[in-house]
Amino acid sequence: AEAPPAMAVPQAGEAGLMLLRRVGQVDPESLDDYLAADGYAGLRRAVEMGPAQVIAEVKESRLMGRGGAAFPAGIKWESTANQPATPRYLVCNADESEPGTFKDRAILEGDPFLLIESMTIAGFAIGAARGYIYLRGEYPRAYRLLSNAIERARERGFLGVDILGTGWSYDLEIRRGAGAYICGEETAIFNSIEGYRGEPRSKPPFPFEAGLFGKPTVVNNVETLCNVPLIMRIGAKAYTGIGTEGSTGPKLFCVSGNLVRPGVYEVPFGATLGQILDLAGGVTPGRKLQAVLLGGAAGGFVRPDELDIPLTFEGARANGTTLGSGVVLALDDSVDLPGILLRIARFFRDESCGQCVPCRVGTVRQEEALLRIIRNRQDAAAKGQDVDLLRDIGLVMKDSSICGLGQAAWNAVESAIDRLGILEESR
Ligand code: L3W
Ligand code: SF4
Repeated sequence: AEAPPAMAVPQAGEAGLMLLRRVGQVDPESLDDYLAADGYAGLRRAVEMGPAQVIAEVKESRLMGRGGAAFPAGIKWESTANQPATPRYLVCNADESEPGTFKDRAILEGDPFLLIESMTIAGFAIGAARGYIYLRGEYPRAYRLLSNAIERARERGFLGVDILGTGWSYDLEIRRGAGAYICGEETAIFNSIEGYRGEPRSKPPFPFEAGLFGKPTVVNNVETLCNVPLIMRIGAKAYTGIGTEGSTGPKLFCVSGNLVRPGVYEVPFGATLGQILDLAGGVTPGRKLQAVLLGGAAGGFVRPDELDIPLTFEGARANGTTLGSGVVLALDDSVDLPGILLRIARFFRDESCGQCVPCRVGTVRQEEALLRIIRNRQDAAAKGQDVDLLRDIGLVMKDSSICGLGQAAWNAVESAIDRLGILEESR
């Protein structure tokens, strides 16, 4: 089948971009293009520094994970590098399955060598024997481009034996997902790569102690890794000058919904939600904004009067919401919000791996209660009971599910009730 068109990057070619600066500007199949545009300058710098200094620099940069959990990348790398067990592995989470999330795709399709270089630096820092790209199965173009990039890098000695005369040998392998959202959970990725069912493992042990094949492993999101060559090139000090105190560096947002110019946007951390919507040309002419889903299906809704929320980790937290994987989904007044909630609930019910009871049963009960509420709009008493039930189920899922899927499956519904008041409007 013909690959879908490359991801929309409306800012392509603009000056000042850091993560997206090559996207749309270079041939993603050409290593020469990549090299001519600062490619592999980060790895060369990393080799000069040596592994310990690379880790120190990434720690000092305060680079936080961009997949949703915002964990400091340098701490993950350090704790993995300090493990005595070998071999160590690097896994890039390129599963990108959170609804509304397509930022990593912009890099994978527009600048695949950036990820290859980034994973080589990370592998060098932690002394990894091998790196795996766990790629969303529905990204055929990215698969083709990454496979080509790995081959071209091998040909020039950027992967393989004795990379850049370091004596260190390392290679990358792509593993493709098969459509399961849960396989983006870090330990489910391990099971999937190892050939088992894609079910999350209980943590601890964390991946840094016992990850892929039971060995010390770093798992980072595509965007997280792709900040590293920038940190190597400009240094941690300059990097921390981008963004805010608590959220350093540039950030990609997946801006979609009823907007004039949806697509992937890069801004330094610190822009407000309203500024991001303005970048995307604002809401469809003639329509009014009804709500914004922030952070994805695992995130939550905010109201049109909350557009001054700063899109930083600390800003989102202070406002009782989350950046998640960088989703900004704008919904105008033509949208049936209860229908969207039901769609989200169905998604979690479908995608629950079924391993633990709170999530397996809770996601089904949540969908049923929502369906009853929507069907019985006129019966205020029954509706109130179902909203109470939703809260109980939500609390149990949040408190006792094994992994983030179950823990977050009620976030959007909760925010719709508490922030938007949409299910209680006719009580
Ligand atoms: C070293 C320690 N490492 C924890 C590691 C841990 C993991 C990371 C964060 O959730 C969220 C979830 C989704 N030493 C450590 C340590 N770690 N303690 O730090 O851990 P955790 O458990 O908070 O998070 P997680 O399971 O990685 C991810 C949310 O993201 N989400 C998902 C989005 C999906 C995408 C996508 O499609 N691209 O990103 C959206 O909001 O709900 O809360 O690596 O091992 N002491
Ligand atoms: Fe599976 Fe849901 Fe339990 Fe996660 S929370 S392990 S997805 S059943």
